[in-house]
Amino acid sequence: MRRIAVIGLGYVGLPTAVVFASRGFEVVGVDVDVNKVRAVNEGRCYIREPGLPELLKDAVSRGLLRATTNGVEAVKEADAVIIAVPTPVERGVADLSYLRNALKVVRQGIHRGLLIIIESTVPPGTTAGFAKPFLEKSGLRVEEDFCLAHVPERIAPGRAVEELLNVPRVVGGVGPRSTEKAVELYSRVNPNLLSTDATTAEFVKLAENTFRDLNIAYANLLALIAEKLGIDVYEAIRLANTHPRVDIHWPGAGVGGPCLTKDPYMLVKVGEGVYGVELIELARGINEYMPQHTVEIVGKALSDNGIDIGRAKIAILGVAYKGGVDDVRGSPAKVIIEELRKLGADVVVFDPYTDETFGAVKADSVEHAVEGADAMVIVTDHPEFRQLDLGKLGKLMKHKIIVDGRRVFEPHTVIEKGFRYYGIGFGRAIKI
Ligand code: SAJ
Repeated sequence: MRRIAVIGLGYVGLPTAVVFASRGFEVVGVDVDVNKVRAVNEGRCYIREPGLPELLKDAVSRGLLRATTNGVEAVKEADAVIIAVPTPVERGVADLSYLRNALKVVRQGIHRGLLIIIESTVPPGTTAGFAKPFLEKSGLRVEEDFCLAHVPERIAPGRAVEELLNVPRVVGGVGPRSTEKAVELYSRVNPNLLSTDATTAEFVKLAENTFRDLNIAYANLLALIAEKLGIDVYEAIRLANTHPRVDIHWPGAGVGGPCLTKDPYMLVKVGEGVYGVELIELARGINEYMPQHTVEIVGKALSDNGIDIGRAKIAILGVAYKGGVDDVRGSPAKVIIEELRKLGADVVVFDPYTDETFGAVKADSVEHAVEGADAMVIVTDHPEFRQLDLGKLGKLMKHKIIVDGRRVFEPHTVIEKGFRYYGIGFGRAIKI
């Protein structure tokens, strides 16, 4: 295998295409978006990923990577095709229309010996029960004429290159030959491969992300109980995690991103009718409530201090769904900003990674954001926020109130600087 076509040049497909090209494969990226295609061909990286721009530029200049909107031609010339298109979930049901379109392109260019990989997250049974018969309509037979496997992506935005090369990958073919061929391909970029069948691989992907969502939901529930009891949940979780078999995640202003907000619903759907499957929905519900709860804490912080929310200026720090990335998909910041604005607050946002504001006013510096503000609300744990000079920022604010949605600051250090500290799961007496 020497030539690869990667269909879908987003957060998963672009790093995947670049990493394969950096290992000497001739890669053609395929996307319907002409801007992405142009950017790649000009050697420009349009997503913020450490190490990716350099690798991309190098691959393009060595002639190992190019992009096109003509997927059929790319598939015809390829030995392997990797599909990395979105599979959004709408009202609990996976929308497979992008995958269907990609498979249509593949079917038009299919030929003997082609290896087809689906990396997109899909409901268990999709590769064997939908993709296989769909592709066999070409007249070619899977395992005999072509191979088909599901290799779930495991890229966390912000660590794409490192994770592609080092995080173990699950490889599930629709038959032994497909698994073997897929292992052969991925072994050129990652030595840690684990073989299984396609449906198990699909299930594993949902199991991983749902585990994380459940764990965070439990942490968020503990935070709500701790607030009621007057306990600091972060201290409690830190202590609980000293138990050798306990690993509770961290509560916060919400759980965003493209995966944890949707993958659990795919598991609920395929598990319909199974006793207890509501557990997953309930956990999702807790996580979806946290942005609203953050707004409630902001409301309490303001009213405790005699400030009318309808006249308040609120500085939001962080719009991205998690620290260190420019990705705003499913970000809790959206709900928080929209709700605060509905309540009449004047909302200014600062995020050094993204220009998105979700309707609020954008500040180009943290100083600008907090100037004259009644409260500062931390929504994203960007590493830069931990270094902020609160002494200096406090002087610019109208009221020195912090609502920390990510425990970016240690409460006592903030209180020492004359602030009133409020936070998710911080039930301690907080006024000084
Ligand atoms: N979060 C918390 N508390 C925590 C950890 C995270 O509230 O203790 C929040 C974050 O702030 C963020 C959200 O959860 O809003 C999701 O962030 P994340 O870092 O947990 O996950 P993603 O969505 O960036 O990446 C996940 C990863 N899956 C797992 O860790 C099991 C990644 O490996 C997957 O490739 C990715 O989903 C995916 O594409 O499915």
